[in-house]
Amino acid sequence: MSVPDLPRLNNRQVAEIFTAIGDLLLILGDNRFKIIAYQNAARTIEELNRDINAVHAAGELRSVPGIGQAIAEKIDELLTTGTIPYYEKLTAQVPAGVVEMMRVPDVGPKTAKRLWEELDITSVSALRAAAEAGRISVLKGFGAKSEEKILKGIALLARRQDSRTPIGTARPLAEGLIADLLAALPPGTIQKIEMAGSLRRWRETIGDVDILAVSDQPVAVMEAFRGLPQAVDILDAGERKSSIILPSGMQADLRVVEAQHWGAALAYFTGSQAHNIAVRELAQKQGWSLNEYALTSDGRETEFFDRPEYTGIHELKNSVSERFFETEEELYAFLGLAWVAAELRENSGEMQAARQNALPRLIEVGDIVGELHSHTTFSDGKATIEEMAAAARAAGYRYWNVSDHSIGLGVTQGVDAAGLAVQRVEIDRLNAGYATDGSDFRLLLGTEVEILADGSLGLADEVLATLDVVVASIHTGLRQERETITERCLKAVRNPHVDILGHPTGRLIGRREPSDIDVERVLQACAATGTIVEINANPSRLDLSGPYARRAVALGCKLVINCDAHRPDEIGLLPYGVHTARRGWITAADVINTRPLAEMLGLLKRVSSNQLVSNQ
Ligand code: DGT
Ligand code: CA
Ligand code: CA
Ligand code: ZN
Repeated sequence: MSVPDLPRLNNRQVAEIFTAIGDLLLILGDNRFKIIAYQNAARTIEELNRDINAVHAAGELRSVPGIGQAIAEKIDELLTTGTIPYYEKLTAQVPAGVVEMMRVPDVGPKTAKRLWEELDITSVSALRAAAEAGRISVLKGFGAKSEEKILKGIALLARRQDSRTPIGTARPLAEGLIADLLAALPPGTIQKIEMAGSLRRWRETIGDVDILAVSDQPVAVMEAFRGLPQAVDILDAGERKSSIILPSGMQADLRVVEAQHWGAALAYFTGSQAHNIAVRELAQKQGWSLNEYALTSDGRETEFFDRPEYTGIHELKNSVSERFFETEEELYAFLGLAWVAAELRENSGEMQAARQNALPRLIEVGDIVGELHSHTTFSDGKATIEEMAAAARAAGYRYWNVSDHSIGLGVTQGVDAAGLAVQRVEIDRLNAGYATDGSDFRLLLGTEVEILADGSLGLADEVLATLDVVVASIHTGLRQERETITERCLKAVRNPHVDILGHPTGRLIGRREPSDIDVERVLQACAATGTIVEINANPSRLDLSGPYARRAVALGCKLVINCDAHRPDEIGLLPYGVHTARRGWITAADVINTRPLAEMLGLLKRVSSNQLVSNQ
């Protein structure tokens, strides 16, 4: 039914329109649930593993989870007519530039609306001009500092143009690609297949997907890859390398190599470029040049083949002067290096450590035995305590802390002392069903207490004292200036009832900059007070980041890795947290939720400080 000469929209473009509807509704101050529905639809479409046009043509829009009747109708309108009347109606009410202003970090819908209505600013360039001219500080609640921030935000926006995909979106797409490729070929066609590039290194954002495979039928593999339903465009169609464009607009490269080249090729295409350069320089010092297939002698160490007694055996010389490696381990070992985990390959000390065989034994997903930060329907979670507990137990966990938001967080309903008492009854009831010797599973009762604007907490100390584990986090006022937000956070860290500092910088990758908090000072305080620092595993947070986690441990902090799950399936996000930790050189010993329950509890500051008190 579609109009033949209508430009074909890819998933990302369709998603952008639904994001835009959400943004317009935000500025217009529409119903929150409606806004969330459009935002969710945008995310669903962006992450969809099939071309939205194909789903639409097959009449299967409604079978996509997250796409209801209203959204499906709008997608249909968009794909068949090229427009959505509802969207047109909204755009007529708000100048396009006002929506764009919301993209400037620190300018939310309310600010954009005020700038528009009170100062008649309707574009990012007008906003810049106004900020430069000091015309924004006349607005109530705005000052020279806000103007400075807006200017910084505009500069940041300009730099962000190269669109990278958060790993939480890219990885499932890459996994889907590999699974579909394997399914499209007779079993055994592909002997080895792995993600390479930034995906294998678990970078926070991904430029493009790199996949490497071994097969003796490269042409068949190439054809199958380019024939996948998610290949909406083909950029490169070689005999051993193809590049396709996925429905989201992201590029994916597949290379097929011979088994004997796997080690060198995987190392090369894993990168990072900086690591590769360091490895290549080391090889050069030893008389070899390194490319994506092999080490090739530069001739120095085979000089003896040129002596008269060896002339005529060039075949032997050639075979010796090229070295292939079936595994990365062999390549690294040949160069005198211990194998380096992909997450460490950023040229940040791993080469020296590999040479001295001093690389850390990095934490693994299986080391995590429980979690200390999670939500339920008591606040903004989507499942009950019982459902979350069942999922955690089924995942093999030994303990699980229920830490719903405290009161004081405006956007969600919070749990106060009375609510905690209700939760305690439920948790006791569920715990009674588990083996008592600790061999089974234990629910803990905690809170994610809000660190309020002045550094006080959303629950009284007497209430916090009754809980098993207290996480304290900042969700609002993230744009306070450095000194204020740092002091605010330090105050919470120094509270003897606060065990864990949750997602310390408050960033949302690609969407919200970290707060201006002085991370170094906060980490020092955590080390001094025994406050555990979180690596939040949600791929839109990954907070602390790998480098900050590394710094935290260097300063003497202990860490905890939590999914901050709001739904049972979010327990599956754990690998993002663990691999972020690995990027920070973290070992199991640095992370408290690798320990059995009793030992873990003993590492919390409430317990150690209670012991101090009772020992006196
Ligand atoms: P991305 O895609 O921006 O998230 O980051 P990567 O690391 O996946 O980069 P990509 O896809 O351009 O290339 C994949 C790997 O291939 C990269 O990590 C290292 C290697 N590589 C690519 N180009 C070069 C190069 O010019 N020199 C060296 N030494 N290595 C390269
Ligand atoms: Ca890449
Ligand atoms: Ca690439
Ligand atoms: Zn949380």
